[in-house]
Amino acid sequence: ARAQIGVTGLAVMGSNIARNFARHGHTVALHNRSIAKTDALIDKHGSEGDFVRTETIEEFIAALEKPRRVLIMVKAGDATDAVINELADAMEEGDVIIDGGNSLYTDTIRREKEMSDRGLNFVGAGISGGEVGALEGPSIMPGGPKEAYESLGPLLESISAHVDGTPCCTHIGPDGSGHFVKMVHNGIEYADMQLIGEAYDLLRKALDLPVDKIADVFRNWNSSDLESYLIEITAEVLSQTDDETGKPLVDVIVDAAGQKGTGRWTVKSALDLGVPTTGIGEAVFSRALSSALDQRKAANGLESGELGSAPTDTDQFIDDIRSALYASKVVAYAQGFDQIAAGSKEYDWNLHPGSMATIWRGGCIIRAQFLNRIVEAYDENADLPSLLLAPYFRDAVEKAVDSWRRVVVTATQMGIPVPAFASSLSYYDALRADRLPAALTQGLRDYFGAHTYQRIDKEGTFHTLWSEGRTEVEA
Ligand code: NBP
Repeated sequence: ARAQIGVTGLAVMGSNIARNFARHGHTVALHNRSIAKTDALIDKHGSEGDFVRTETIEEFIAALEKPRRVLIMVKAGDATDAVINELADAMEEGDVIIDGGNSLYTDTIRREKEMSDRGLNFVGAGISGGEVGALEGPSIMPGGPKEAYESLGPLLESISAHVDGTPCCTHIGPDGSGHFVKMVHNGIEYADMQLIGEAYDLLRKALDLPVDKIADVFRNWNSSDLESYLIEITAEVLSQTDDETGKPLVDVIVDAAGQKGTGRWTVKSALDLGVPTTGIGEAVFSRALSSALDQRKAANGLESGELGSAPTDTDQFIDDIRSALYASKVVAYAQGFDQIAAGSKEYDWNLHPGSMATIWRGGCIIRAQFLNRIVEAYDENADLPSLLLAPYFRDAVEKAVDSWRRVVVTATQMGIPVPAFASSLSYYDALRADRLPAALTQGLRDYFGAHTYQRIDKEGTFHTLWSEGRTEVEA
């Protein structure tokens, strides 16, 4: 037995991670349900490092040094359960099973419990960065027993991305916390992409800029505080011309956004936790609306009403859009971090938001300059009530707010949908408001359902006898 790590599930993600381990000098035992993928990997990339080819689970387990460490990279759901159980039957106390797939965090909580009952260490590791990240250095979010991380951590950290010498991998917390954090990361990715889409739509429809000019705008933004992987690749995608038609590729792609489900999970979890993760919610719903092609076709002729005119100062409006994008992005991240805090409280995970921001700086899809500012914000105050209240972000958003309002007003007057820009601005206005109409909601709830209310001027719980003289009684 000489392999430091085993990887089972050698589709695109698994084989790239196995190669990444091997390239870092680790001996990697390879296993896949069907041997074809194992052989393909060895044929093509066997020379990149030290691989051990195995066919059966028994051979695979026997190839590993103790405590054995196996990374599972198979399809999330039932396949993952099947593989975990097969491995657990062949493994011994103290061995470590790592699920690197996109598992739902509640499944990870359950699996961790089942495995720890059998004396095994189970680590649910969120891995972000797609197939290129898997090969060249992903962001890794491992959750599970701290003891397991002691021997596993250095291995995972060696293959993760690094920013300023710091690995984009750290022990997140117990059981499902790694997959939970990965889920919120994906949700933020949805929000980021929706905001970029709205900015693009405004540049196109409000300012009538040609697509190649819009690509230049994004390229410029990538040297501002918006610098990030997603802004960078937006310029790339917008610069692509379709060979067949000579049109910009973006004009021949069907405008129906797909989703694999992690955004939806984030919103479901936000609803359960009672956290207003509106930016991610708007993004998930916008994808759903875009995909309702029949309904959109049927509604295509609906009257717009009288529309406002386009902004006259193009450069000013481009800058306004940039500011609106930045401020809305701060809101989306603030909400995402609130959800992480709520999850941490609900499941007793004791998560450190600053470490999430640290490991998202490289490797993953939402990597951005911006995350350095988030790290600093939580370094300064680990108990920030909201990211919006960190001095740096507060200042940036307060400076952006005039632009933000102009963008939402102009978009609304011109009939251009900006659900995430508008909803983020409303969130900001609600958060900073003196009073909210929730007082009226409480009054209504008390009227029809005797749900009671609290008063601003004295302690206690009250109810108005609405149909009996409308006198107030203490409930
Ligand atoms: P897939 O999600 O397409 O899964 C294919 C692998 O699962 C193959 O190795 C297949 O074996 C194996 N498998 C299946 Br399907 N059912 C099995 C079963 N019952 N028992 C044993 N093995 C089974 O691969 P992927 O796209 O490489 O993703 C792997 C994981 O990483 C997933 O959980 C995914 O969500 C996650 N992830 C993907 C990305 C990405 O960018 N693609 C990013 C981050 C995370 P076979 O060869 O014998 O059919």
